[in-house]
Amino acid sequence: MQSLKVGEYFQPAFPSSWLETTKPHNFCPGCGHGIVLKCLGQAIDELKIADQVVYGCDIGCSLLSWNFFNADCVQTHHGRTTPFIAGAKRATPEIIGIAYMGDGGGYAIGSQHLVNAAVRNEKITIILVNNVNYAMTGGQMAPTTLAGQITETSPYGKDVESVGKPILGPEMVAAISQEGAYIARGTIANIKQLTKFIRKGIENQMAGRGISFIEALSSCPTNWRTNAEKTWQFIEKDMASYFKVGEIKVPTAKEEENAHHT
Ligand SMILES: Cc1ncc(C[n+]2csc(CCOP(=O)(O)OP(=O)(O)O)c2C)c(N)n1
Ligand code: SF4
Repeated sequence: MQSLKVGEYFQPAFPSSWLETTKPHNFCPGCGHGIVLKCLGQAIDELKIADQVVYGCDIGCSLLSWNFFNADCVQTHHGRTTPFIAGAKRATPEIIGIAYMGDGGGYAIGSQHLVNAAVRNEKITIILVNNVNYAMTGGQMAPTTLAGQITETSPYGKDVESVGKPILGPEMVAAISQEGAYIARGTIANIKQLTKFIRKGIENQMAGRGISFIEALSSCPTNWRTNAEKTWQFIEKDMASYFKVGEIKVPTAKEEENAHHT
């Protein structure tokens, strides 16, 4: 089989120097993962920290990013990325540990890891992509699935009376986290703001203050079975009216003062 060189694959609409470091990705067209990862890459570049980053992705579509960054990378199963990155950070405090996962992995099977990391105030940055379904396995109901939403496993619409309301992850982490935590919810509909939240989360880790947790509202048009217009409508109206976008917990001036810089 003939293999494609990067320069042959792309029709460069961008500077040729990018060809040395850019590669095709495997996400579906319209997927939000690529946008969130772009924001993360932007924040890493702005902070000039690529050499220090240890990046962990999870099972689910997030794993397709395992070879995205010029950084040390690891992939684990269902939320285990959080304890892996926390362990790496404890063993080697000079790294900048970033754990990246989906809502199924982070809030369902792997939720205990998120809870424990928050309670222990692990000095890592967690980015959780909320696309309101288990995407990689074909669009099953997730803890974040909205009330009445039709998925493969809720064909009549999610019944919150029997399976509970959609989980408000950042609010939960804020409630159980310690001093110095930075917690926010961004959206792929506002990439400047999302990049800022991710950057502030990484800076919080660099200042040694506490855990940083950023949820990103994201798209999955393949499983939602939506066209471009309906996809954005769903993110900006349905999702954003339940999952409030903004900063949820920021370190106080005193906590900032007390922080030990790594
Ligand atoms: C222990 C375990 N149970 C189930 C699976 C099957 N599985 C793989 S990906 C996935 C869904 C992941 O969904 P999410 O975390 O929301 O990420 P997304 O694909 O939506 O980005 C599941 C259930 C698995 N790999 N391991
Ligand atoms: S299935 Fe959904 S989340 Fe996964 S790559 Fe496709 S659009 Fe993205």
